[in-house]
Amino acid sequence: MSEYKRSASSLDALNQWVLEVAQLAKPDRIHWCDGSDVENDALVAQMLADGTLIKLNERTHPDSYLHRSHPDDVARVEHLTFVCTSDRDDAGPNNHWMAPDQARQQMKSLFDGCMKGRTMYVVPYCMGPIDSPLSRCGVEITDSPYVVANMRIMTRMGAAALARIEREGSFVKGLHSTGELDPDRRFIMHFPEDLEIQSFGSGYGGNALLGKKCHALRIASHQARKEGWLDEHMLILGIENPKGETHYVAAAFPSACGKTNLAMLIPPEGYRKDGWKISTIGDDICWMRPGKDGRLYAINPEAGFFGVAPGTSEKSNPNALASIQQNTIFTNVAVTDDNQPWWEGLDKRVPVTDWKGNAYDASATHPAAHPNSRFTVSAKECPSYSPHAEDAQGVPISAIVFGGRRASLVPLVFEARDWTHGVLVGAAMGSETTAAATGAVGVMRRDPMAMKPFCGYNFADYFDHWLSFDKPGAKLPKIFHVNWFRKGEGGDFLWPGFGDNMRVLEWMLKRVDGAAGAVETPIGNLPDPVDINLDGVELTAEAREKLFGYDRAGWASEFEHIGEYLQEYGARMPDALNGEQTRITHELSIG
Ligand code: GTP
Ligand code: SPV
Ligand code: MN
Repeated sequence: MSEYKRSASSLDALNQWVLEVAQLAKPDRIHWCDGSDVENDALVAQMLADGTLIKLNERTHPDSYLHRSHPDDVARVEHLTFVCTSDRDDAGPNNHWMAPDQARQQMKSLFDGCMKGRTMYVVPYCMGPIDSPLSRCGVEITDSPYVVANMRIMTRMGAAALARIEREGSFVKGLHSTGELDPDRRFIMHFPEDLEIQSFGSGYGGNALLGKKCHALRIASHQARKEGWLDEHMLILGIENPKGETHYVAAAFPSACGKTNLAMLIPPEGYRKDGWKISTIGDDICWMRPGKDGRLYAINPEAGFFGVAPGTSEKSNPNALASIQQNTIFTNVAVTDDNQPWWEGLDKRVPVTDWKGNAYDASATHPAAHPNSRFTVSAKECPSYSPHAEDAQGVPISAIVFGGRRASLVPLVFEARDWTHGVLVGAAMGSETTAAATGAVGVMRRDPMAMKPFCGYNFADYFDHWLSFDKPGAKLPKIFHVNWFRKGEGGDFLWPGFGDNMRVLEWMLKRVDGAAGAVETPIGNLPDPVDINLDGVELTAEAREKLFGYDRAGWASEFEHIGEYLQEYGARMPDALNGEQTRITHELSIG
């Protein structure tokens, strides 16, 4: 690996690779993307002509388009996603593994001639502000103009990225073809030792926009470990208090578990009157590294949002809704009679066409929009987007939050007692699966730090890497765990969520400042309801008990499962985490 060696011949290396790929894939044409408006206009015109995009209502949604995926290609495919390290144990039990030679062989036969009759696009991109030392570049070769249009929104794509690649002499190589969209000929392969990605047979989101999950999470996780930083599936938001001080918080929730919503939160009215303000740095990925002062500084490597449409409304997420009124690509949403995009939870209208393009009416029994339908939009369209998202040095993080979708057991919020405990809290995260990946929905699984599908190496080593940040001079953020999804006996959510999550954020920041109380328990420090501002929130007695209480017997059983989970990693699991699990299990047993 020569990723940070300066090399005058970096563009030669790129040209050479493009040539090799062209010889294999045999496209009719090669187009080097410069990211310009002219280029984008031409691509959009071409996609409108061949039906890849459908124009939406120009009056209500100017410059916005609908794309319908193949019905078998609507989510990430974790069972077809591989990490190909030379040593199987480096990928760990948390990844599917294939030997690099075998994977390359298999992919070579799939890519052979796959671009005949197609244009091959060469897409240089930068993950992170173009002038930030924390940013990293890549080049995606793809035969999908839809991917090009999305990459242009999601990354700093084009000429400036190419110039940085030339300057730096390093880039991640991503090769993508939609192939025939055949689920039986679909693979997402990662070669972290060579900084390479090969993706075949899907045109969807995380499978195909290689800058996102493949590069900025799986490949970058290796770079982060080697270079001493953290690469996370986290949103980043700024919270300005009435005194004008801003704290930044990073939060890891699994796919479709609330990152976009928390990142764009609008505080309840009382908070707004008092002067609280929220700003959005990022909604999905966070790269952070220790600064000279010992604090962790974070950037959002992305430039746009690929957000979940269902559930997005004027009530739940007004900032997201405002962002997607123009210049947006919608994927797999439904359409109203006047050609506006629509999804479940938006409003009371009934669409006339479902996500597959079939007629739809009120008697239908299936959702009109796909549950994993998405919008792609530039972060600049978001009213709460922070100017500090462009800061080259990143923003200092005061608190890290972990959270999952847990109908039972897990209270609204608790605080880890120290960094090691916090790492265990992250490692022990569980969450019910969602439509963001193919497979069953609503099944509880361990999803450590929301990175189960995204950590490109052995989780045991990843936890060890996290633990290594606790060293002399470090000024680490406090770590918390939240659960917005606790349900009551009747099956309803007990916590109002969305804007009201501000109340929980305020408690966290007070804890950071040493200004709020908490009750110490074996699982961590819980707020007493009096510690949290609940003005204007009506909670039933059941809600209070379940959101703020802790069920010792339930947690004792949870910790047994956590212990079993950690054991799956064998001797590689850091002693400190096993020790922490043993300590808490013991405390739970004595009351
Ligand atoms: P990815 O983009 O897949 O990584 O997901 P994400 O974590 O950004 O998820 P997102 O914010 O888009 O939320 C997914 C779903 O959770 C949406 O349907 C939201 O309406 C719902 N949701 C978000 N926040 C809350 C909350 O506080 N309470 C409840 N009940 N639902 C929420
Ligand atoms: C997720 O699934 O966590 C996403 C969407 O953010 S995708 O880009 O498809 O991975
Ligand atoms: Mn995500």
